[in-house]
Amino acid sequence: MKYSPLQIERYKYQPKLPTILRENIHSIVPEFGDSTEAKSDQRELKSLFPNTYGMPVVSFKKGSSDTTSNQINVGVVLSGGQAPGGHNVIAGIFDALKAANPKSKLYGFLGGPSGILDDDLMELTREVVDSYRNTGGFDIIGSGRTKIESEDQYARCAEVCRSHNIEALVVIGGDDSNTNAAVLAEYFRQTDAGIAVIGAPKTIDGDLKNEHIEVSFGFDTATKTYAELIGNIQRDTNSARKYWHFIKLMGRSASHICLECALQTQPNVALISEEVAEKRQTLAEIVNSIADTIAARSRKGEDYGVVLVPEGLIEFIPEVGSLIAKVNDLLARRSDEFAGIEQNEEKIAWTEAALDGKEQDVFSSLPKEIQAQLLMDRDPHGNVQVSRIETEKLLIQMVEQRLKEMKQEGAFTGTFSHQSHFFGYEGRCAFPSNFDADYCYSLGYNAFLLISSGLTGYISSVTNLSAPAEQWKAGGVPITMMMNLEQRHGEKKPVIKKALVELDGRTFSTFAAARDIWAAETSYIFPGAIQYFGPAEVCDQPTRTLQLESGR
Ligand code: FBP
Repeated sequence: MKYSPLQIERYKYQPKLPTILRENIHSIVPEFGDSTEAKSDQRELKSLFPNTYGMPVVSFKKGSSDTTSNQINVGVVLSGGQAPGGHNVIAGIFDALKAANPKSKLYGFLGGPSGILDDDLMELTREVVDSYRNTGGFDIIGSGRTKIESEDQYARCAEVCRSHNIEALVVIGGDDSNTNAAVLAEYFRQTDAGIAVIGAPKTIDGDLKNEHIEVSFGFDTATKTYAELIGNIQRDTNSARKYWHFIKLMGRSASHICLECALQTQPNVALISEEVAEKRQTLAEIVNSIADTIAARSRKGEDYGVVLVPEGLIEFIPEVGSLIAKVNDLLARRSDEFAGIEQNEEKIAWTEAALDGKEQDVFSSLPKEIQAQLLMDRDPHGNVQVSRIETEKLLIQMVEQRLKEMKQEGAFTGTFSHQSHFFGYEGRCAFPSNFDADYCYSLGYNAFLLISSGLTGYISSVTNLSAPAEQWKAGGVPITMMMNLEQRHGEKKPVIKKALVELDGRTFSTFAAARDIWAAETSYIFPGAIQYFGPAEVCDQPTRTLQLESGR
């Protein structure tokens, strides 16, 4: 294997831990707070999780522990989309586990949660872990989106773990995977399986957060990577002055990525899905507003600019959202019939005929390519795969049409040449920023301490993240306290509440106060590439979102 010079240097990087986690591992003990409550649906959650609901929040402090040195086998699984830093969570678990007892072993389940069901695992030795430290990707053991959700599957997980003497499982995943981790923890407690389950908050989307989880890992690196690319495009368009660039940015539901990138780069337009939903904007209104911005800049001789589009936008436009909900329902109810249709044209005609009312009108008004994309396979959670819907191209097509009309009305006299981009996969496996490298290593190290403290059903929590790493706090939060009940596939299910962009929060307000200026005047910022070596002001700064949310 050949390594790049950066990879060789990154292997040597020693992630920064919070001060408490730098103590001798046998001198770290949990301190328990008051018992916890979920924000809503407390009674139902208590009855669904009789063994793991109401547990206290935990923080680590100095003391003497007699349990950390016990020999133990731990399993780890990566779940869902890649996010920079996953390898360091594993390195953190490994280092803590070996520091506590060199005979303890870490096993990685291969290919995501299906690796547990298929009993497909490998021991993560020092040699393996060392060759992945501070690198991006999940390729150390792979990831997957298989859901573990039935009693049979839970029993199978227990059987497989027992066969390898695995007494604890760390699930590195997003809101759905951590929900599943909580359900599994409850099942293991109920059945006296003797296996603990601890979660770690992952997702570039940044929507797994609350008062105890300030950010999910990967968000920092992914947004900095996209912001670099957006800045480069802004400089290109500012040089050539001939294109409007429409850039779709990942983020399945929430627009945190788009909002953060907008704050880092100051584009001419950045759409925020949550605002579109709140204002009940139609597709036509969004298109008109972009076209007006283009026309206004054109009047100043500036026929160029940048528009950021969040990936999840399409589902948040109320009329398209109801259409997608209807199509989801239709494809679930008449799946056999739909599966028998081969050609896209016929699928579109079948759907058009099966819909009625407003949804039928909206579906019929969309270009053929978008209609076909709306009918593509759902993900294992039954969601439409928004990363495969070319919303940026849809907007370009509709804006072009609107500008033609405006030309006829004399409201636009310029030119509209365009380029489209989608930044998503480019950022998910980047070398983790120093922030993500440090945060992830701390999350993993901390996860082991939750295990050695005999806890289960907790998510690893490292907070005070806008301060330097030595001031970070380490502990754990019961996953059940982050849950509520939501309607899923016609049933009320306990799930971790997704954190969407808060329109009354400081991050959105900061953006909203500046965006009219960015639309009219070219105010681009060029963040440049992530820096790994150099002054802390350049290399260790957290995102604007984290800084604003923590009052800095
Ligand atoms: P997770 O929530 O699993 O972290 O994944 C998030 C994400 O990166 C979304 O931004 C994107 O819509 C989706 O994954 C793409 O999924 P896939 O990798 O299956 O194409």
